[in-house]
Amino acid sequence: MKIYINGSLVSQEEAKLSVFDHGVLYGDGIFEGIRAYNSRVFRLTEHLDRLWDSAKAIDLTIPISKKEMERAVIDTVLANNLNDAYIRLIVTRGIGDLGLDPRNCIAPPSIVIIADAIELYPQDMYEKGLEVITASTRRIRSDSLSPNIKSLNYLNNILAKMEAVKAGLVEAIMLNGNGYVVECTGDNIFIIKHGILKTPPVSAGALEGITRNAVIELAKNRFSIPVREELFTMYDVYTADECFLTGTAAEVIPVVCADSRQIADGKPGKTTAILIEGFKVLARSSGTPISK
Ligand code: PXG
Repeated sequence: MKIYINGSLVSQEEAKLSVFDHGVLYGDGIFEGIRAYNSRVFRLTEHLDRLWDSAKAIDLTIPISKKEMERAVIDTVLANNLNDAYIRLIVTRGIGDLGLDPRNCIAPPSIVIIADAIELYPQDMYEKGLEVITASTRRIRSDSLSPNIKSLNYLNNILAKMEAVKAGLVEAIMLNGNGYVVECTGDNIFIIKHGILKTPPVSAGALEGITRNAVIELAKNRFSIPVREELFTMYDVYTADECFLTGTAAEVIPVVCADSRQIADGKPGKTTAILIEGFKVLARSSGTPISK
């Protein structure tokens, strides 16, 4: 595997960060998880825009331009001979000393790009649907650390993920400080009730998922499904007609059980199936071409 690190493509063994990098010492950095399908990078511009917004929010200057970053992502996928890939883009504060102060990071921010074969979720999860629980770990408050910053400090989500894993599941629903449903540990959440597709507003404390936005667009423009970004509680999940999650890794995946309550008839919903298919077609037929 070839890994991009600070302008060079090197072997996995050579791709190393300093233990004094503030990304390692403090989680001071940002990242993106991106997919490539059929030799095209899905919504690369949107991912880079989100990365640049994360950087702006933590007052970090990415030392290359968006165009150069786009080239670096494509070159990394090319160097690994991948048509379909999971791409992890990381920008850290850089090498500093043992203090918190980012001004002591003399070296420029480190940029790492990993392009690997994608590990797909088992097909039966899409056919049978997922069971989820509500995590007791609440999503971090927006006024403490904005959930819109895709930062290298993912402990909040990891603690909730551990609750899911302990229950033998792959995802857990996270509530915000006010008890409203926000999202899952690495996926956004949608419910359908009486033909209306609902997802929590980003202001509730959710990451503005690229997949979430693509599904909202598809629902509105392609399938004429009314969409509302509004707050809801676990009651609304339990009593929904359909429920699904969206994320770069999972794409669109049905949820059929939450906290032991079967959702509707306990089978993936019809509208969910339409959106799964619609997203598949979109992801496999659009994107930035991976070419020299
Ligand atoms: N919410 C959170 C908290 C996330 O981290 C999403 C929603 C979905 O966003 P996108 O843009 O992917 O539609 C994410 C996604 C993984 C993985 O390997 C995914 C994420 C972070 C870390 C790992 O599944 N982010």
